[in-house]
Amino acid sequence: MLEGFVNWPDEFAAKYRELGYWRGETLGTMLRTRAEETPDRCAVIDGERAWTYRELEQRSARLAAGLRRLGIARGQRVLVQLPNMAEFLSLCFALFRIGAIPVLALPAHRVTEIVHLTDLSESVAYVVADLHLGFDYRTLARTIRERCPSVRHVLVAGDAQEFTSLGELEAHAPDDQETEPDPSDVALLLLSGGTTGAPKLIPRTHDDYLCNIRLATEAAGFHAQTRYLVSLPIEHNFALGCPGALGCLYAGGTVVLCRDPSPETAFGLIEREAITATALIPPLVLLWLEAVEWSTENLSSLQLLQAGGARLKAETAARVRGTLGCTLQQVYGMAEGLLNFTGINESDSVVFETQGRPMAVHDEVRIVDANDHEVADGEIGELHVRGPYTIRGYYRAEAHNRLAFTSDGFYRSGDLVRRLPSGHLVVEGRSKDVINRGGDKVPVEEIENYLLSHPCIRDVALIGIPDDAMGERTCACIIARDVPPTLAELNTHLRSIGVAAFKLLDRAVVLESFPKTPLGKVNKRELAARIVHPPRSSS
Ligand code: OOB
Repeated sequence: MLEGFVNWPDEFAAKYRELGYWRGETLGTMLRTRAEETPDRCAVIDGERAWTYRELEQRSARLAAGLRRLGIARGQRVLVQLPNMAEFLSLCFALFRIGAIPVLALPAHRVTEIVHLTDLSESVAYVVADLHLGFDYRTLARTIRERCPSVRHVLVAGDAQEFTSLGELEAHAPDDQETEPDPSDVALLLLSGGTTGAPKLIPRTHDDYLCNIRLATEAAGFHAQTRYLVSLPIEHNFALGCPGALGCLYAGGTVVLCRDPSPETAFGLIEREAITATALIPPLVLLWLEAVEWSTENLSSLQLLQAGGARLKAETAARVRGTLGCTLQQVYGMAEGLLNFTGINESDSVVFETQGRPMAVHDEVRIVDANDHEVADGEIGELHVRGPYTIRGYYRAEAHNRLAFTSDGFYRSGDLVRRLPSGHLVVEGRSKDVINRGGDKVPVEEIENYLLSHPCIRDVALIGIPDDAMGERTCACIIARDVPPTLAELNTHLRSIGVAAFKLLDRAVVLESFPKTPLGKVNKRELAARIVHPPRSSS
């Protein structure tokens, strides 16, 4: 078993198998089965390239042989940072075949995040595209190779320059040395959006992630005619497995890859590829609703729009059917596991005003007060969860796991929710220190630490400010040493450290002091109230 992975206790594993949640299949065998059943059906479309199920399977078999020749073996980790492109799928299935473990970073991540994830996972290879949205990932790869001793290979989709190209690796004939992983092995490591401090890695096994995919596929009603547009980054759990690209393949449908989620790019693909379903975060739902007004594309094939990652406003939800002509499904999920969906045929009030119900009968959800006591239905409390596809611990994070999980194995989500008598959940807020910037999660402590390293800053508190489009935006409240830094200077500082662009500051305000709690901690609630409604000056 992978060192640093917290397994489910035996009695739970036995129960999940007995109840049919875990079926002893791997993600690799899932694709193989589809390729045997419907070899000529189209599996993936990326621009002008279209691969059948047979082709996707064969490409991943050849790539697996190439990776094996490089010495990449079962249980080793490989950091994958690719944009939405077909190679992401052939590579992941190649790794699943070998039993090597993809660590899924976002294309937006930069040197600080990649170094952290590579070191934490001791990845032996780093996989990037050559160029994407004007950024040259080979430059980043050079830094990573210098700074991360575990990285032995840099693999590039496209022009590899001094590195190895994925195309070259794929030239190998498939070998027979199958080293199939066990279904209970860790299949992939997802990135956590929801924790305080440095980003954590979330180990998902073949058994549990296939359960996740299968149940999500049922909840979203995917089938062999589904044509799913991957609008969000494919490394994100939502676009990957809820049901996402993998769910679409599980159902025998066609995955269409979209390089960026702007209406300019996505609408053309929806028309050209007769897309039936996609998933978006709330700010993109708003953008798409507005863009429909002036777009000329025919979007009538679209049947289902999933929205999740952050709270969707009821007014926005109510506009989806009239404007985009499709059904809305709210998805409240987390890379740690639990998924909640509103039903395809549920009433408008449920779909507009709730974030859905847990998808598995055996998802154990507790809503608790500050003393971990369950609250009555209708009252707000923190959601704790345990179940057949919810992790029991972050990867290599023993100390943090003691805080993030209860002694009986429930994940403390940090989300403040309310349960309606119907069982539907409404997300009301958050108790953990993360700013949800329209679905992108900004880890507060991490950014505060970077800001504290700026020479002009004596103290800093990062807070979320309510925003109509994004839900929240970031605001750094600063106590300056001498000359207060400007917003542009602070963002230049963050950029020079090398963080993802979505973590840059939206606003900075300079203060003389911070309001404190009785325990002497910064009172962020009070601080946010003061920024949103500044007290009138008495003069
Ligand atoms: C998804 O996953 P993560 O891991 O990036 O973030 C999880 C957190 C949740 O704990 C919650 O705070 C927030 O994002 N969240 C929502 C939400 N969906 C997620 N808050 C309000 N309303 C929603 N619908 O974001 C994710 C994973 C799978 C599917 C969908 C989203």
